[in-house]
Amino acid sequence: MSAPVISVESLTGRFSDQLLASADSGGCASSSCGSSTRPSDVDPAVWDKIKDHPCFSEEAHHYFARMHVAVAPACNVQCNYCNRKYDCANESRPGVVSEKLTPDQAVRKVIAVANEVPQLSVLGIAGPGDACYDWEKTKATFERVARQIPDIKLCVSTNGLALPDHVDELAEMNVDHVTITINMVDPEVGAKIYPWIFHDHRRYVGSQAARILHERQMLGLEMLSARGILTKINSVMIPGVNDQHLIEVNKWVKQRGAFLHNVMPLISDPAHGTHYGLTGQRGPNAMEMKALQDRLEGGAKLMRHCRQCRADAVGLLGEDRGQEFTLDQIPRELTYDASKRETYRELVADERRDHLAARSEAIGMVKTASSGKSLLVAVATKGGGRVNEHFGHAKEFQVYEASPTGINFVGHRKVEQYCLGGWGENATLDGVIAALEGIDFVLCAKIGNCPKDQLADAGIRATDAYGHDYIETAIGAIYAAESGGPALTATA
Ligand code: CLF
Ligand code: SF4
Repeated sequence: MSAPVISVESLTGRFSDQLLASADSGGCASSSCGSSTRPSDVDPAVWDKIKDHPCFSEEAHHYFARMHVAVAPACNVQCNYCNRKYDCANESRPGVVSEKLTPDQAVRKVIAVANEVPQLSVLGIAGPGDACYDWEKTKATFERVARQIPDIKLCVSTNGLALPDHVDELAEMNVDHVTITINMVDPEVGAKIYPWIFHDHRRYVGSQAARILHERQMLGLEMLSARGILTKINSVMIPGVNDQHLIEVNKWVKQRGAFLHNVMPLISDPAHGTHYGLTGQRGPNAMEMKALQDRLEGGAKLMRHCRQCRADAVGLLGEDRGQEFTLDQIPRELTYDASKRETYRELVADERRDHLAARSEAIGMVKTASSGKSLLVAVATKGGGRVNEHFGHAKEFQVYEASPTGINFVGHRKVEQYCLGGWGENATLDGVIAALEGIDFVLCAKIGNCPKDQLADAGIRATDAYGHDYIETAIGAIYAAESGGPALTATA
């Protein structure tokens, strides 16, 4: 196929070097042009729904972005990890106030973002508040957006209490993706998480409240599954409260057709003013999270790439461009222009096919290396599935595990940016190294000798030798070298 004349660099300003090169060459980047990127174990109808959804497909999150609009602030539940003065901790990082919008303001903002962010594929409503309880605003926003931008996916997140009342309307509006936050299936556990709920014009407390919430959550999940709507279950891992119990939650939601289970760490800080924050309830550390996720393997399929986004997040997961699109910066009159998003989709389709082929090759090589080793590799990336971020510019590292089972994404580690204005701060580097506990290798596009040596002192090897390679290709090469075999050649 011929490549569009427009450059991806001008479209995205991000992971574009390789895409741009393929566009400029006028040829297809893929050796398997025309083939599908659908994994063989995914049903075609399901693939159609998830292939551009950054949360429902780990592979898609390298290429596609979501945005949230905070239009539904009322809530019918109190969670001990939430202070509604801030964001909804179901789906967002507490501690940062969101811009609350009317449905009309939200539509303006979605058009502004869709015109400028070519990766945008999903609009979500994810707090603060509950999208199903504050239903009229959710519905008005979705209906107006669907009329103006019919190719954007609509996604909703809820605590589940009011969900059964709106499943039919969600289906009528073609909402294909719903997230329910389910932290317990035992009301006694629930009573430690939810001090009260408001249901059927009444306030309930204690285990009675948790029982009603649990029953409504299960009913809502079953109703969604029966209608073919894909569900993701978010669970907040609260050490000493529900951490072991989440194994039971995973079984229940799997039996009721949940598509994904996303276990997220409790974020608890006294400054957020939440009950847990003020009473010293701690969240889990990265290794505790991983240990629980590993125990859940084999149950409902796990999502491991969640970034606990803000309720007004804009951009690829892990980046937040929300501040570029505050209402005061958006013109009153706007016309939707699909051109950037259409061009991006054409280019990215080729890139994804090429990436898939490279990924399969690397995974095959790791599987046959027969060393029995397991390596944890932290990758600095700006997106596109490539090792393309400088060590000092990274605000997070994506973590992969290479083992005889292949190469699997296992999570991410947030860090403070080490290098600002061309200088690295030693104190910041100490924090980065602490955040990389347990990591064997760091892969990045560039790293200086000073941080490299300090990482080595902490037992972490870092290299920029695979800069701009696909992540799996780079990991495969390292794994092969560690196993004493030949390394894959770089493809960038
Ligand atoms: Fe938003 Fe949630 Fe839809 Fe995604 S986020 S409403 S499903 S479009 Fe995604 Fe963000 Fe995690 Fe949520 S990374 S917090 S899982
Ligand atoms: Fe807060 Fe969301 Fe819980 Fe409501 S459902 S209390 S907004 S975390």
